Amino acid sequence: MKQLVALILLLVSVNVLGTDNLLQNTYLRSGFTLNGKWNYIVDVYETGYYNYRWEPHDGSTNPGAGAFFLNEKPKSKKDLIEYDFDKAPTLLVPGDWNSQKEKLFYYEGTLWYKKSFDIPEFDEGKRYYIHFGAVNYRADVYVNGKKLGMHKGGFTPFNFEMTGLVKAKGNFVVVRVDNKRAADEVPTLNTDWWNYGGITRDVMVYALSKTFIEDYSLQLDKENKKLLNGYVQLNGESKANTRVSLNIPELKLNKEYFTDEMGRVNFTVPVKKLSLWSDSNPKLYQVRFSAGDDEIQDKIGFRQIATRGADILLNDEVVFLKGICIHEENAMRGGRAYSMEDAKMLLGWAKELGCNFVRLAHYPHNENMVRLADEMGLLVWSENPVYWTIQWENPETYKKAAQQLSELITRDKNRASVIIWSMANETPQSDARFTFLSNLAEKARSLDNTRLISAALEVHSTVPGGNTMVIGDKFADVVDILSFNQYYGWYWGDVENIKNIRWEIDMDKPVVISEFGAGALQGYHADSLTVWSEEFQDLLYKETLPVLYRIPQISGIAPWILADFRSPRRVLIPYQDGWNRKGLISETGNRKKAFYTLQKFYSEIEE
Ligand code: GCB
Repeated sequence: MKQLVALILLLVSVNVLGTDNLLQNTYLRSGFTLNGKWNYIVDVYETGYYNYRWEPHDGSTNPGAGAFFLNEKPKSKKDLIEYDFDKAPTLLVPGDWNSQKEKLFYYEGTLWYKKSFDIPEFDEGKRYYIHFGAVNYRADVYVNGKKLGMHKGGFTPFNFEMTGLVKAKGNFVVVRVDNKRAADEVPTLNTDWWNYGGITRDVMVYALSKTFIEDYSLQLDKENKKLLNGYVQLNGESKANTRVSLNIPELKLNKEYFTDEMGRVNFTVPVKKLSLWSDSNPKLYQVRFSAGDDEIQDKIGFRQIATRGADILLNDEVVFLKGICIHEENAMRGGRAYSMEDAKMLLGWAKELGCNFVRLAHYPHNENMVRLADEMGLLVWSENPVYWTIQWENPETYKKAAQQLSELITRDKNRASVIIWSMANETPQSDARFTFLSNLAEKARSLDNTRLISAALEVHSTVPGGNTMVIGDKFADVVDILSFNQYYGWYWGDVENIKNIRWEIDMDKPVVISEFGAGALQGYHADSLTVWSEEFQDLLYKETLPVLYRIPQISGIAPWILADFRSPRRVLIPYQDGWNRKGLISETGNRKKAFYTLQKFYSEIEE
């Protein structure tokens, strides 16, 4: 018994179980930021984590030789401590390390971050949380020398409670970040994008009431436009039988509910006439939830999304997805995109193209992107980083994929812009992969049955070199939207033969092309059959777009890709030089010819 108690105490104290429940809508909560300069130590040999016998430091023995999380200082002139964060250089948070320091450009490994902080208006009666928008890939988080927990997954948020550990002044947070790629992780060893490491999104501290609103959802009913469905989940000592109110001033709606024993209440609210959110009317309502001392506000759009046969219906009306794929990168500044300014640039370019749809590839993008998409009326495809050759048979790998998917859905379930959860990209077929992806789809549907499920599948020709293309993937039966990537005219097939291609698709489901494209070095001009020229890329777009548009079930197109992006796979000098050149915009912000071709195509189908 004693041992059991000790084990439970240990689990609680170091939170080896992982992270705390995710806080909903931290984005609009008031808190204070830990963004800014953080000291860092590059730790290639993991000296800060393991002792010389390769056992993790527990912080008690010979700490001076390692255990960076203790952030120790010599107490006397005899004290030997072989690291000092305060003498170490700094990196900006948020931000990847690769684009900030030349010598970290190719670095994949462990790096320790440290930031000291005080808590303004410290209040013993509050509960304190530290929240990370994302850290790529593994984060071990310590506050004032104690481990809060560990999180894996480079593109989703997580938080830890640190009540009792923090005080008004002189706190420090240490984060060990490890972005080494590994075969059993998600994504895995091989991708076609830069593995930017670091604390890549905002870090915030929140002071919350003893009992607070941990999570909520509010969405338009799938069938009835006069009903909103939702729930509120409280966290804290008095979460049970507590009054929760919901207020939407513009609708003059004020409702009160009481939570159950678990601190939860589910509700259905009748509403009169709603102005529905759509790509042409991105209407958001101010929504306020309160419970006890806690209050949280959000801006939520209400819309329905469904399919009927081969159509996608937005609020019962057929919508065609004029899309573009986007990586989360600000090539002009260099590095991962994270800010609202970055989002404005990327989504502004998409709007300029005439898009009403963006495929946020190949992992969950930062919250600014979906928040801004909500405001701009852009429909969003949101993707789990299950890419290429994941370890389909490994149950631990499945857990990692499922965890990231559920963090994504938890974060974005109230965003009207998000209409599609994508399970994976270009994954090789096998029974194990089918089970893996089907389980993921089931999980997504159980967390959110209001959105559509898809995955970027592959196509192949019926005979080698033939003109008839088929999908032939049984995961096509599982998805709501049939999507595939195809590179006819680039990776295979002759660009001049594109006009003869036929896609044989016998399913009565909407087809959304999730990728096609060709590489072009902006400013390189040649005849249109010369690869890497803007003219070649342009020709491929001119040939491909009308052929895709003739697929009877076509409901959307998202070419690859908005802007050139960094990829270590792309080594050809002078055309690539570390960049995937399939962008319609170069890393210097210049539009290529094909940009205008796609823009014209979208404006013509609009008419
Ligand atoms: C694909 C992948 C994408 C690559 C792209 C390419 O099919 O989904 O991640 O970057 O092709 O450029 O080859």
